[in-house]
Amino acid sequence: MVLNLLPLQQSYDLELLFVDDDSADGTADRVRELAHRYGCLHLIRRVGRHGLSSAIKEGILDATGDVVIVMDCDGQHEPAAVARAVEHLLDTASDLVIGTRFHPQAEIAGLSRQRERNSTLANRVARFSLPRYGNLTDYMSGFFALRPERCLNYVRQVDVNGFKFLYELLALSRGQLKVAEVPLSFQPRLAGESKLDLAVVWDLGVSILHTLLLRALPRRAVSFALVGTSGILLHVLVFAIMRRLVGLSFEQAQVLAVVCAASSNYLINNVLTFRVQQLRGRALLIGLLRFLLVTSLGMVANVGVSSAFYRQVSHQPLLALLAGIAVDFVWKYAASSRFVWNSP
Ligand SMILES: Nc1nc2c(ncn2[C@@H]2O[C@H](COP(=O)(O)OP(=O)(O)OP(=O)(O)O)[C@@H](O)[C@H]2O)c(=O)[nH]1
Ligand SMILES: [Mg+2]
Repeated sequence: MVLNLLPLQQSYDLELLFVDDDSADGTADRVRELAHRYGCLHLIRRVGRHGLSSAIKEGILDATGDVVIVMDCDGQHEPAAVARAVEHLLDTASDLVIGTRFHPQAEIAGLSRQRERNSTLANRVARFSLPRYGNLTDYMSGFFALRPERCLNYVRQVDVNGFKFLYELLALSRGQLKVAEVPLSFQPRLAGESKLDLAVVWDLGVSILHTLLLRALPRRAVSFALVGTSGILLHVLVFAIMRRLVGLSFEQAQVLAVVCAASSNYLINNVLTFRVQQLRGRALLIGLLRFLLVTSLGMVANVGVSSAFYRQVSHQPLLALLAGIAVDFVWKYAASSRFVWNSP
């Protein structure tokens, strides 16, 4: 970690917050050491909590300045962009200034060709889902400057299970923020490993779908529903294989298909929907048993509600089935959040 704060300290009353999730690479020790030299340095050390969105949220909420800058710690955001973003924020009286990697004057040495193509596609979909911010070029940037007095209300609402904080902030603010951009010179990472994986891509897809559904459901419920859809496909597949290829009876094939689909839903939700609360080792097994219990109660509720609906409300079988599925979904989502992943 190389720090040269002098140029910035000459112009601004600086406060630097590092949000470290108890990482094993000695970050906390290094920050503590540097804090003796620079009084403006502060360490937020979190034990048992992690996740990029919650780290950013906590950092912004704890910052005391009139302007807050969020930037990555892997060296990909050049320090010179800090002054550029702050000046632009003040000059244009904006609420939020994004450091963009996709401006004609930006440099993207830190992105491979493939990553650039993927990000361009993701940006297009994001733009489609946020028409009120249709003039922006980078919805997924990890570098931005904001005015807390204008943004704090939205920052508080950001779902900490996500990774792409900026997209969530834009979506939550529904066009209420004055947003500008400055070009970034995006560098290759200096050290450490990338956190970008399938779960991050999934998270972005869920965020965009959530926004397209007018954010009527909780973001996590959208992810839970998508995983549930994959479970239905697996259910049908396992049932067909067991009946046709293995020759099991209807009941045997059905029981096996239900258990396979529920277990698959559980495992996928554990790494995607409840990534932050992810269960491991023995807790993973106990969680599976709890999830199967929650699922079986959901099935009982499903049959009970759809039958009662069919008898007492409407003789439309489709409506009755949907009523059962809706109750089953709400129960499964709420109960497993609470009793399996301990996350209300
Ligand atoms: N405190 C904290 N920081 C995180 C967490 N996940 C990621 N970060 C930081 O967030 C920044 C962005 O993460 P990266 O993995 O570099 O993601 P990226 O820049 O989109 O992907 P690359 O281009 O592959 O580097 C880095 O500075 C990470 O250290 C987390 O769980 N907790
Ligand atoms: Mg990075």
